Amino acid sequence: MLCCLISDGIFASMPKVLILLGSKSDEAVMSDCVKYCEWFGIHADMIVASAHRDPDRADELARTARANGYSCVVAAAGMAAALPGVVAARTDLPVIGVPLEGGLPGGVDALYSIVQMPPGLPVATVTVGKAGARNAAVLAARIIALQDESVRKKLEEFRSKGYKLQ
Ligand code: AIR
Repeated sequence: MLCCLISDGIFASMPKVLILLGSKSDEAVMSDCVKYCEWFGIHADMIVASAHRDPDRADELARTARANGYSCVVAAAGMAAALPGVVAARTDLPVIGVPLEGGLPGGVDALYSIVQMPPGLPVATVTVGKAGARNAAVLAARIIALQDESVRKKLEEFRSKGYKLQ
């Protein structure tokens, strides 16, 4: 019981990032986002919520993200990747978009879908694919580090390792 209380307490004090995916098929490429977040001491919840196939779920998760204690949202999708933009329309939290390959060569369909947001509604778009999964976590860490000293120290360590985990 004591253990639970202690672990709950530690858990509760960790910064949190919500990672939304357009499909379960995006999980493998986005797994590094969770791994990198955890290395920085950031708790990550990864949930599938397609903007096209399950728009109500995507909408609900985006609208409740701040109240649920998340500092920012990472949204990853391939093809006509509307998810990051839809999330940005439903929350004032910073939204980081990860374009994934799977449709047109190089993931350019997803890249253009995510990066070309209309004025006033930004999505911070990172690299296509696996590099983007990692960069999304590092960018989330940089945002969180503005107010979190332990994450800022992990960013220093990350830099000293040549921007790698080991
Ligand atoms: N997708 C799913 N709903 C909306 C979009 N844009 C994307 C997923 C995935 C691709 O479509 O993010 O990258 C193919 O999904 P699936 O489920 O057919 O493998």
